[in-house]
Amino acid sequence: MKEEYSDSDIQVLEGLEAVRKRPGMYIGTTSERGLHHLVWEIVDNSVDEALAGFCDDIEVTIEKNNVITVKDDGRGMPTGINQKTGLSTIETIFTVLHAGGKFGGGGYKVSGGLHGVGASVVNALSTWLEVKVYRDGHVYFQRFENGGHPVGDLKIIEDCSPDRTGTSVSFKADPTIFKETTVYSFDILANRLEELAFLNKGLKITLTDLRENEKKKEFLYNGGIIEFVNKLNKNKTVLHDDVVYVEGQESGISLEVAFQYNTDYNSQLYSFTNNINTYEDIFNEDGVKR
Ligand code: 0R9
Repeated sequence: MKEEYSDSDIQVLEGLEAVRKRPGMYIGTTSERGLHHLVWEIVDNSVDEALAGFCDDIEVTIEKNNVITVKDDGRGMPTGINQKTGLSTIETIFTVLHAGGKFGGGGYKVSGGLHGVGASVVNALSTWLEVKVYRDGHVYFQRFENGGHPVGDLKIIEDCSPDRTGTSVSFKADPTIFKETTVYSFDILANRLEELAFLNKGLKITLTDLRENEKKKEFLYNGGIIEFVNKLNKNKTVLHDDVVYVEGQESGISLEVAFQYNTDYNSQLYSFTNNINTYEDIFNEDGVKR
């Protein structure tokens, strides 16, 4: 373990302290909504790995004491040293504010969230956080405590099959920050995770609750937004059997549209950009903003 703080250590801690001083600036609120925001920040990183084409399974677990674990089967975060910070890439991502965009994710992050700042913000607002990376036949591990302070360097704790790759992040939200509640809602998590599964066809997302009344939900929609429309129209009278579906790409932008008419007087219109619901930017069929 390190005994002295270098200049870069101090800059790191100042960054994390800034997040703890004004959490609202980073996650909007420290209410129940902000608490759940922590989960989305970590899940977004796994979804990015899925969007990059390397991950098709994300597991979210609410452990007994409201610890959250998010696990993906992607490539595993890179375990080397970051040239700019001199720290491992993993420690950089979890302790340097803005590191995601600057050091790791340029041109990579496309799902919603804090654009690469998420991992360090979650760490800063947690009592403890642990990251495990399965890569190159090893399991790498690092733990942080008291708002993001590393407890030792990134280290190999065991070997695994070279075929096994992925990242797992567990964290306990800090009750001195989240004064209203640190108890997660299964339904809030399930609703958003199902939405993410609809929006990312073929991506399996599992939610497991290990608190009292254990429960588990699995979301996998190979039909993507077509299955979303099927669900929206489930109890309606549809005017045609098949959902109309169009997909295309231009200038690096992918677009998917799905719709099916029903007999209702009012229409339901949803739009998403980079997995975020853009409900304030919806236009009517005639092009008028709602
Ligand atoms: C459980 C939550 N998952 C993650 O936080 C997560 C981040 C992540 C990732 C990469 C792969 N899987 C991930 N899961 C990755 C790997 C590689 C390149 N880019 C991304 C690679 O192998 O070359 N990373 C997201 C940011 C970073 N890794 C980086 F900045 F550290 F590189």
